[in-house]
Amino acid sequence: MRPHPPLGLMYLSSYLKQRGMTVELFDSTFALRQQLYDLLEQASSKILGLYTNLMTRPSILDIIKQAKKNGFTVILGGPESANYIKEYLDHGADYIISGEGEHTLFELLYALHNGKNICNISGISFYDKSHKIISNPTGALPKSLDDYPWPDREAVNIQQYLDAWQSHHGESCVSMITARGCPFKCTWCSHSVFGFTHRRRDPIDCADELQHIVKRYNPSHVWYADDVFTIHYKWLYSYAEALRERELKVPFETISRADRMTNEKVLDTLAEMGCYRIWIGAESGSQRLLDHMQRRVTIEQIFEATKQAQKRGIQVGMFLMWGYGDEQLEDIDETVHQVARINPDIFLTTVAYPIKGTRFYQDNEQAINVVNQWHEGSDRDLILSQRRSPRYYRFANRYLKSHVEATRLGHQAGIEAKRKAKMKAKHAKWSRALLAAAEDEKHLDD
Ligand code: B12
Ligand code: SF4
Repeated sequence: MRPHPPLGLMYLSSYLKQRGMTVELFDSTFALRQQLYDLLEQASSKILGLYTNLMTRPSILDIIKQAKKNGFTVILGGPESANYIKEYLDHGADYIISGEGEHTLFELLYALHNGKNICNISGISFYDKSHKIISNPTGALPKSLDDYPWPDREAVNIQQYLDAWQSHHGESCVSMITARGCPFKCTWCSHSVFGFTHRRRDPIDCADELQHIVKRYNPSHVWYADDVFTIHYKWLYSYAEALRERELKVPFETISRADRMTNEKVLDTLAEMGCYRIWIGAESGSQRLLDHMQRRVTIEQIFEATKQAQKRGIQVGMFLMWGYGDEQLEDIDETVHQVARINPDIFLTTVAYPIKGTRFYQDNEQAINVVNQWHEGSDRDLILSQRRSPRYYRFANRYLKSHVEATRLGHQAGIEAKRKAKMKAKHAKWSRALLAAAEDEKHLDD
């Protein structure tokens, strides 16, 4: 229950509207599938665009079926469909748009509406009349993002989001982005939309958008849904300056990389701007694995960034990944000990899975086992043969949690804290023993 509206669709909506097209945006976050199906029966326009990502496949396939029954032309976009062009076309999609959507979608809709030739539109894939897949490479991206209008928040019921936040967390949040694309090459990260490009918006325009958000929705905080918020120091300082001029200080949460946060001025700027929590993709405490992932970050940078942020009252959240590459028990030990030493305020773990199109997928293609049929699952069902059992990763989580808690309690004064620390340390030891005992359990044996 930390929902955010779909920024990609909202950007498309405002872009098309700016060019005189009529757009209806169906936001499925709080809606029932049947509401969409009812709409499909009543709608006068017969073109349906759908956002796809790693989690949406079975839903998208059902919706395509229903839309086709109602005579719709279906266009797919977003990070997932670009990776499975043939599969989605074979399941009834008419067109797939790869990459940034604004211009390509407009061109396609314009051509369809005016009976023009679509064959040369960059970034689209479709079956031609001879049942051959035509897949045009994506065109050059516009250099500047500043010609795009702000996302069409008016097309979505933002109040529902604010209410959901308020009732679950006693606070409310609105998201925005200040940049698109990330030039880093972490092997497991999907770059199917923006490639390895990186474009930033004008800081003045971003400050204007934030000011508008505050005036219109008055959220208690904002989330910058950028990939790496502090990637460009000069930009950050200009943005901070633009906020200062407007006397805007809205508490915010965002994501970055440790190596882009070791500069004291960056941390001072974040604190001054109102950052109360920053998430770092730490991924592992094993430098060997970090290097294998091409993270280009050192454990010491993660330590330094965390301490510098916490010193300024900024909470640090940490994402961690089990099961990457040939992870061994010693790598898990290393992660457990490093997380305890670094002591982030929150940490979340996941088990690595190869997303199609990534370097991680390519390097492991021979070792991938598919546990669900394509139409029933997602890339999360692509299991590497070296992946260990779910039990193994549950023990790893318990070991991590207990050891970190034991270390935290160990630093506290008082007999009670010491007693609890001892108990947690015992838990950690048992979990470590169970983990070691489960080492030979492979996922597919489970
Ligand atoms: C914000 C975010 C989230 C938020 C989503 C909030 C929300 N509702 O927006 C949260 C934290 C919930 C989240 C969760 C997850 N996310 Co996420 N997330 C992002 C992030 C950082 C930004 C998304 C965004 O707003 N982008 C900006 C807009 C402008 O870009 P866009 O959405 O891609 O839209 C453009 C194009 O795709 C295209 N387009 C989009 N829709 C359509 C539709 C049509 C018809 C057309 C023609 C074009 C088109 O045009 C748009 C404008 O140019 C992206 C990375 C990224 N930078 O994009 C990852 C990303 C989308 N997430 C990803 C993943 C893996 C996940 C999770 C599965 C993680 C997990 N293991 O749980 C979950 C899935 C949750 C779910 N149920 O869907 C992957 C998806 C990979 C893939 N191949 O599908 C990405 C790409 C990260 C990555 N680099 O690996 N995520
Ligand atoms: S994980 Fe983050 S830093 Fe690495 S490539 Fe993806 S977005 Fe960039």
